[in-house]
Amino acid sequence: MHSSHSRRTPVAGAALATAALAVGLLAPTVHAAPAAPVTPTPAAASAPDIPVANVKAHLAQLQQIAKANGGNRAHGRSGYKASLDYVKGKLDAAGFTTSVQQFSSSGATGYNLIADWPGGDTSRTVMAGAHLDSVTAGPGINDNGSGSAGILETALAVSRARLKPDNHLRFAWWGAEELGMVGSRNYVNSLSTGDRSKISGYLNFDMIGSPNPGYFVYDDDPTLEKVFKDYFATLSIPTEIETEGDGRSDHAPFKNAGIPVGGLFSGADYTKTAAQAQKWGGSAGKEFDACYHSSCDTSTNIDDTALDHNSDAIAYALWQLAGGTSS
Ligand code: DTR
Ligand code: CA
Ligand code: ZN
Ligand code: ZN
Repeated sequence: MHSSHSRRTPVAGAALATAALAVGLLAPTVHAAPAAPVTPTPAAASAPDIPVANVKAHLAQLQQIAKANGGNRAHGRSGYKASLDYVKGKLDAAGFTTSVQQFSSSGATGYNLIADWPGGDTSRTVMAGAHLDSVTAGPGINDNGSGSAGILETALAVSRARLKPDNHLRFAWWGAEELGMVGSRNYVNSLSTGDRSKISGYLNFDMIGSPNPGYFVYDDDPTLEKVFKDYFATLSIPTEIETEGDGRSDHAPFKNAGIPVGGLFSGADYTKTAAQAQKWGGSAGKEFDACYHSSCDTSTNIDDTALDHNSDAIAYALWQLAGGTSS
């Protein structure tokens, strides 16, 4: 059927078109809504570099705190609570939800600091922890200011990146580890069975800046071990499995509760072998940390390269395990 091509008045034209539509001659030209601009699904966020200068600045603060509080940051002493207040202040300012858990041990009050990054599925909570207390002999900058500062700066990097994790992120600073993992055990024991099952993994960082460093990875859980080994492979740094520490730090209560654990360790009072010095540098025949549990565990008792690599490894692992995106 030909349609008249005469000059149609609009009305007539419209009538014609309507009639034609009615008999199904003109397929309705559906004007599709303009396609929404394609927003590329953001790739899973990749971890930022952790500035080692920032980590060292936290260590300088902890050193200063020890100096101002009788020379240590031990459980039950003023230097411990001052350390906790420092870390808490940074986290509160960065948007974390913090809580302080009290417990008593050896006749003194102890404190754990828990910091949750808002967002993510809390039934799949990824935890990173470090003990914040020192021995009474000294300021405990490597043991364990290093782990405490490494996870603090990583937490601050999460905030700077405004990470929107798929899985919930929780950070913890433990009290009274040196008395036998008292704070971390108190925390795990305070969890209901349900809450325990929501922790998909706990990563422990106790001594990550030893002056004669080794690169040890906890081998308790294959997945958590692999995340760290993958990172060090990108640096072409060989790692060894951490064997001396079973049960000797804050991952033990989590492991005993059936929670997958992992972590990093740069060595304590064992001696670095010639083979280890060959692959990692440093001094064979010397302890990884000759100031372990001594008054000389000060700000100078740190290898900056190990502290840097391990802090970056913490960030890599958390970004991998958290999933999600960052703005
Ligand atoms: N017990 C820890 C230091 C320590 C010694 N060996 C390991 C192995 C893994 C982690 C920690 C440690 C302390 O003195 O705090
Ligand atoms: Ca770095
Ligand atoms: Zn110690
Ligand atoms: Zn320690």
